[in-house]
Amino acid sequence: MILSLPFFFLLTEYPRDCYEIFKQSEGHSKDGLYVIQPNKDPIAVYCNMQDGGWTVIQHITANSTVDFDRAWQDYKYGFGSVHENYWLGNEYMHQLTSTPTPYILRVKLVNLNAEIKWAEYEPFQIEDEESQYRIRLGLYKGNAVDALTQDTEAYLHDNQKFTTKDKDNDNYFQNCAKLEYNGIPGGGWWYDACAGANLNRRNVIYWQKDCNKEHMCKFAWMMVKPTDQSQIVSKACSCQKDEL
Ligand SMILES: [Ca+2]
Repeated sequence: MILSLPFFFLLTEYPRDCYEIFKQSEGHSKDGLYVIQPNKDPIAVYCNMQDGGWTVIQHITANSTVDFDRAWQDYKYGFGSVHENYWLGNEYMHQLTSTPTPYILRVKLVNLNAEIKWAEYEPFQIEDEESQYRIRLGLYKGNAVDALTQDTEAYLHDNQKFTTKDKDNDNYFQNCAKLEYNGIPGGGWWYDACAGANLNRRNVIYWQKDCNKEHMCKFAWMMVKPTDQSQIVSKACSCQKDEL
């Protein structure tokens, strides 16, 4: 979500993501709204600091009033409210994840019994608009199903382009974003033909067996942070010791 700020604000350099704020505060910053600047545009985001400085790129509450049935331009620049449910914007996801330091994607799911499941993909990158904001996912870990890089439902989301109701980039003979589920269209997503997971389906958040109409989930988040360079350095040092 781009901010409408007075001109002098644009001369200020903001941190590039929530993790930078988290590190600068030595872990003391609180969850909430922050301004970051992944590239040129300062943008408002929600930072999850409790879990270690994650930049929230998507948040949905089942049956929320925020409409996820949106066109390409809305998904490009984001919509909703950073205090509640929102999509940060494919363009900003691209800017955030296109750096020499790889990014990690974390998906957090909460069901009606308040049980938390999570899935992480490392690395995670969203390509540019010319590539239709294609998703690139690396190694999985977590206690949720790997619903994005495993095709256990015959649909594979990794490497798919983004599809919205006005831009059909999916592998189905119709447009997956327009297909209705209990009267609600699927919304924009990295569809195959169509989905083993879709966190933008407003009435029934979908993540294979973890979130569906039999096992309803109340909340979902998608958040990112860079892989920690200090950890990479320390790993490299221990490798050298092993060789000696
Ligand atoms: Ca299609």
